[in-house]
Amino acid sequence: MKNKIALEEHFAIDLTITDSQVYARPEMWQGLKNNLLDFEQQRIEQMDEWGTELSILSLNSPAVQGIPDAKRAVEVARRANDVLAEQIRRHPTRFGGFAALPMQDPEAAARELERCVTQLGFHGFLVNGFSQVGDENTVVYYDDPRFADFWSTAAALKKPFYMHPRDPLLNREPIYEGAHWLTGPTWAFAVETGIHALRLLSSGLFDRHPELQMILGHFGEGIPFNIWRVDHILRKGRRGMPCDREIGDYLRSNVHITTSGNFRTPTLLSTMLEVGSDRIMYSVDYPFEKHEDAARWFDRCEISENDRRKIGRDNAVKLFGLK
Ligand code: GRE
Ligand code: ZN
Repeated sequence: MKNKIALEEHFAIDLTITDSQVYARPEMWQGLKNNLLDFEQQRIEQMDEWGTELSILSLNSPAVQGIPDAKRAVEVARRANDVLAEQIRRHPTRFGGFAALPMQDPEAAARELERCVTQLGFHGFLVNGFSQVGDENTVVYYDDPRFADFWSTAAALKKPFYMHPRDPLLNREPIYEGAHWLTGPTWAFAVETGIHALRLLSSGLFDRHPELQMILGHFGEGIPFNIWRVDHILRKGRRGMPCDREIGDYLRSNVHITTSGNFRTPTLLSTMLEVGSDRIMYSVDYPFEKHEDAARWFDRCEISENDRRKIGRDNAVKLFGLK
């Protein structure tokens, strides 16, 4: 498929690049680093070769979310967004953008989001999970009441947001001790991001803002696979859950799911059976993943050509209001 749109595609700036080093084997780091910092060479070459017309770009992880000093977080977010805006200006038909936001200061995050959408033409924002606020060990999730006004601003802009993984604070997660190969994209990313997404979905956020749309990568971080059981259990007793509907209802009306880093047909089919093909979108997770692996799988996997066109392109055109 020639004109795919991909939307979990990452870059880094000088101030955030080292955050990604722990995720590369030493002999691979130089290559990953080059690809994260590059916009116009390998990135566009790979898009051309493997049929991605447009990449909606976002900052690496955790980047801004991992900066406890709010003032510094505001500065780094603005820098990253300005770098991205310049690249979009140079390649408006090839790149779009998700804003990086300093959630450490919800009021500043709202203003930066407005700037990115109304002045820079970004397609929404991407947050790398919780934010550390004030000190390294203080973590904040976005169902916290302090974000009420932020979410009103976000909803009014009518752009979706991407809930992207970061690792939990490993000094607070003894379950990974002695099994560090399970951290990061192996398993910890999905657990951390899945719970954060479930917190938001069950918090009442989507009752207050029924039009708000959340994007999850990696085929929904395990949620579609388990959603029946989640609702089955909560149907027997809601245990104080404050939202109006079942979590699966929000999954089917407020969530979009991408194929990033999870190039597997049984998983795609199962997700289609849970949420339908209108809420699934192609993505790669470049440069942590290869366009080649994503496209070789997606371009030929056994789904209808109607579904391939929707998932590969049309659903994103609709969601982001692209021309
Ligand atoms: C990502 O941001 O998607 C990512 C990382 C680190 C390792 C793998 C990965 O930040 O997909
Ligand atoms: Zn990613």
